[in-house]
Formats: sequence, C-alpha cells, structure tokens
Amino acid sequence: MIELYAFPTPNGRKITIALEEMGLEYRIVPINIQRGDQFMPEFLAFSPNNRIPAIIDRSPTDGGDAIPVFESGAILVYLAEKTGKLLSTQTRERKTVLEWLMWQMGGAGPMLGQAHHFRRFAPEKLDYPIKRYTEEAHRLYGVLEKRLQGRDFIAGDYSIADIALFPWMMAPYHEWQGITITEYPNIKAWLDRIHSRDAVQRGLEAGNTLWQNPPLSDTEKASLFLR
Ligand SMILES: N[C@@H](CCC(=O)N[C@@H](CS)C(=O)NCC(=O)O)C(=O)O
Repeated sequence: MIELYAFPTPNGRKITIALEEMGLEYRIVPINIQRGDQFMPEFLAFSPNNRIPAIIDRSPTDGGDAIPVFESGAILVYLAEKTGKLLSTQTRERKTVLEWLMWQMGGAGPMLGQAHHFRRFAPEKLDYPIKRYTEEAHRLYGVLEKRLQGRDFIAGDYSIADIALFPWMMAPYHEWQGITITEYPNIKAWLDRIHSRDAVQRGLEAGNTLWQNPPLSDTEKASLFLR
C-alpha cells in the first residue's frame, strides 16, 4: 500500500496518474496547501521542503521498514522501479526518459509555475514578470512541440516523462500560462492522446476528490505519517 500525501495541483496529479497507470494499491492523505497542512511537523518529518507530493511506501519490495519519498520526480522514478513500468531499464531509452523528466522538474515545472503565479495569483499585475514567464512558457512549448514532431510520446514509449509533463500543460493550465494550444498542434495531439487513457482519467478523478476535505483529526494523524 502506498500512502500519497497530496493536493490536486499539477505536481500532485502526476502521482495519482502514475499510481493508476502502474496499478498500485494506494490511498490519498489530503495535504491541503491552502490551509497550511504542508507545515505540520508530522508531514515535514518526511517531506522537509513543505511541498506536496510525498509518499510513504508501506510495503516496500525489500520487506523492510516503510519508505518515504518526497519530490515528484524522485517519486515517479521510485514507483517505476518498484513496478518495472514506464521507465526502461535499457541504458539508451532510460537516459532519454530521465533527460525529459529532469527538463520538466528543473525547467518546465518551475517556470510554468511562475507563469501561473504572476499571471493569475499575484496580488499586483506586474508587467515584467508576466512578460518574462509568458515568453519562457512559449519557449518551453516550442521545445516540446519540436520534440513531439513525428513522435506519439516524449521519449519513445509512453513513460514517466509524459506523466510528469501532462498535468502542467493540460487544460486549463496552458490557458493560465498564456498559451493558445492550437498554435502547438503536436502538443495538442499529445495532450489528447494522454487524456484519453482510462488510467489518466482515474488519476485526475482521484485528485478531484481532494478539493473538499475536512481537517485531519488527531486520531487520523496518529495513524498516518511516518511512524
Ligand atoms: N519540486 C517539487 C515541487 C513541489 C511543489 O511546488 N508543490 C506545491 C504544489 S504544486 C506545494 O506543495 N506548495 C506548497 C507551498 O508552497 O507551501 C516537486 O516536484 O515535488
């Protein structure tokens, strides 16, 4: 059983999608980042950057103690290695998946997140950061558009690289980033291809249930987290 500590943001949705694709048994523990759950000491004990997602694997393959993992990229690699799915063990294929996973983690995710912030959430509309991050969003979409020319998926076969990028670019997020998706036909076709997968639908739905959740009771807290 995997416990997923998450909220339905793009980074949280990566993991519900991956868990569904990999057929793993899991339950979601809501960490409502709008009310500050990410600062609970019990959560910080294994997710020290006060960010979701994080997981605890209660049944690790080696049969030992529960294994906590934070950072969505590390979680995707961990789950892929646990199940042998969506990350090739062949050197050349694996390095390509990891290249694009790192591109998402170090580039697309943080930059598109800044675009969300300055275009949508910042209390002041500031021209310079809006221009900077909208232009960067266009640059990143341009890179991916080129990569997807003649390919169904980013790294050959469908992989954790696709799962990491999809929730950042699906509707409505591309609109939040100032992107008109029809200007990027290869990305649009790729988004549609991924969105039509049953496991992706289930993963998105699992995240949606998290929008309404009551605060964790002390009894719930005592039975969760790393113990
Ligand atoms: N690099 C991290 C980023 C995680 C992240 O930024 N999570 C956001 C939600 S998408 C969060 O938890 N924010 C809470 C906060 O800012 O306090 C990952 O990929 O796991």
